Amino acid sequence: MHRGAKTMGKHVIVGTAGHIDHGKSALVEALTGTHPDRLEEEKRRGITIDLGFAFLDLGDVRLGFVDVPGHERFVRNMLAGASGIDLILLVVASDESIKPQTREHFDICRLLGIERGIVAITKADLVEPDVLGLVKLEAEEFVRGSFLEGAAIVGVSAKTGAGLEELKRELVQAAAAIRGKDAARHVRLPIDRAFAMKGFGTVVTGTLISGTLRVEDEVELFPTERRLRVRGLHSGGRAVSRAEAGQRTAVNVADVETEEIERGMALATPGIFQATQRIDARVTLLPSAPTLKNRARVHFHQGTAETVAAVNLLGENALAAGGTTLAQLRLDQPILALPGDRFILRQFSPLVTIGGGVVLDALAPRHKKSDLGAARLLGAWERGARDGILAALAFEDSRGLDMAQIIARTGWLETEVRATIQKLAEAQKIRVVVPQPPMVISTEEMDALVREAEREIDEFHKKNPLLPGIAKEDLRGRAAGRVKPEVFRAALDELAAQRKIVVTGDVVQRAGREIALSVEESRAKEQIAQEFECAGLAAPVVNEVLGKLPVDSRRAQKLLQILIREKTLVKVTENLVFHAAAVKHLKQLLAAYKKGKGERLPIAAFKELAGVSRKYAIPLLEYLDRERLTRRVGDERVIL
Ligand SMILES: Nc1nc2c(ncn2[C@@H]2O[C@H](COP(=O)(O)OP(=O)(O)OP(=O)(O)O)[C@@H](O)[C@H]2O)c(=O)[nH]1
Ligand SMILES: [Mg+2]
Repeated sequence: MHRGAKTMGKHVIVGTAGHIDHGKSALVEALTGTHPDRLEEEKRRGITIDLGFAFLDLGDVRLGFVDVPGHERFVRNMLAGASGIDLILLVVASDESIKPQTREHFDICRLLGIERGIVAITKADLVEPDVLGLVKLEAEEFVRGSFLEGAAIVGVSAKTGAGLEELKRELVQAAAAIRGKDAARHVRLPIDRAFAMKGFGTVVTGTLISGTLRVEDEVELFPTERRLRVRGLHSGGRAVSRAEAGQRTAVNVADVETEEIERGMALATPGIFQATQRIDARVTLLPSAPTLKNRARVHFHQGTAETVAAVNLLGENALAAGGTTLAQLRLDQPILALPGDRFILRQFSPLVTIGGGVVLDALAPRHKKSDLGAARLLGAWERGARDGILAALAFEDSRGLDMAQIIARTGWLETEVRATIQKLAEAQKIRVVVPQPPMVISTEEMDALVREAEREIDEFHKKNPLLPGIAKEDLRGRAAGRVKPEVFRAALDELAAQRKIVVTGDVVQRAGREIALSVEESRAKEQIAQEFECAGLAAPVVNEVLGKLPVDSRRAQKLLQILIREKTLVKVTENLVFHAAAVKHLKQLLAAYKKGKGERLPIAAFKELAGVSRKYAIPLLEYLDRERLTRRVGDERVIL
């Protein structure tokens, strides 16, 4: 490792929250030395409009600040910033106390599942100490029953610097308790900004919420699913060779114009995820929200993305204030989402936050009413245990699941998928139909498939007693049309291993089953063979031979087919059949003729040689042509 590349111990993203003008940006500046407002308009109007960023190293913790606007018109910008936050710095001005966006921002943080934070009572220099004490009490009351209950409440002044040291101490302490984002998982970076930088090209920024990015890595841009190359990385204001989950990260991407990227898109590990427009989720409404009707359209915010969603309540006609339910969300625009992602719902008019939820199935199927597989799966997603989820996925998908499908659906690492498969296979909940790369199917599905195949094989034997067995493709069409070919193959292997079937080439038959001919049938078969053998090349008329048999004509036909399949008889045309011995004899005659008289064979000579009439001579010669024993040249044959 080269000098200066010393990695920071821990990266924690701190997001501000609170009402307009309560001193969020001023506090970030007082803490970090960087004023987060960057836009000309922000400076002119003295308010924050869009997200701002700053950094502070405290001991071995690097805090990345995301400063959000308090104005109610810019809540959507606040939402884009709030998604990657580990720690909330809830700002309440001591001269105003709790105001509407204090509530809305705090609701959002709760719905996003943020687990830790600190309350800063700002502008302490503007009020008497007893007022400050009163506002602290109000803040304490305000967060009671939430994740911030018991959190530090610190009075500060950006102007005098009072309380800043205490606030820093509290930040370090809170940061120590943060679980930290996982650098070993798949890469995900929800983009909050894209801009052009002279000499570099396109740069995107965001909080790397998962995984590790390195220079020269390939990434996939969602939802466009385009592959891009990482040309350079910046974090905390300096060039780095790699960035880890939890860091504010600027990515210089090659192969793309700045205009082609916007906030809401995301970078991810290439080739494993799919953008989605249909999500199953648990949705929760705020106590302050109006009733949500089934199929209502709302604003949907997830990561830095924003789109419109129709909320299909599963099993309910309406969701009352404070209530929770399972729902399927249909998104107007595709996004990259994964199970466990949080989202926020806002009403159209008036534009207020009404609720939010957690993604259960990001690639949800359409639900039919009383869909057992879907209900199982949703239950498993909610419980969150990997083995339960994979078992339910396998049950829901009756075609067979492969590694790529499982990862796209779950976001798990390959090692996690393998471990889960092993656990479930040992518990006999799933069957591994291909070991490498793994493909699985639920045991229920495999058992049903095996039973179905057995039934079809038996049925076939019953309907076709004189045929040896069913062709594989026919069986697949009847019993296993829905499953992947690998699964069908595994089902046959399983039946064969249990010695229930025998597979010979393309034919599947019940084990121990011979073509069972009755004594009468065996005799009739023998009789056919004999008649043709005796006749030699002067073959008898097929229907006459069959007509003389003591079995019905359908059976007689089958017996003829068996003899042909056994190659006892040779079919020259539909109505002209010879015994194999006769054909063999004919070949010998041809060879002898060629030796004695040369290769040219006029039709008349052939008739004489074979001792057959013209009626037989032509089809026989055509047969010999097909068999490449002779070749037609004008009116003659050449013996090959
Ligand atoms: N006296 C005093 N004034 C403060 C303090 N903190 C902020 N201010 C002033 O309050 C006003 C608003 O501060 P900002 O930091 O812009 O407030 P904000 O919460 O970021 O506002 P928005 O981003 O627009 O929501 C500015 O004029 C600041 O100078 C403080 O501690 N003491
Ligand atoms: Mg501000």
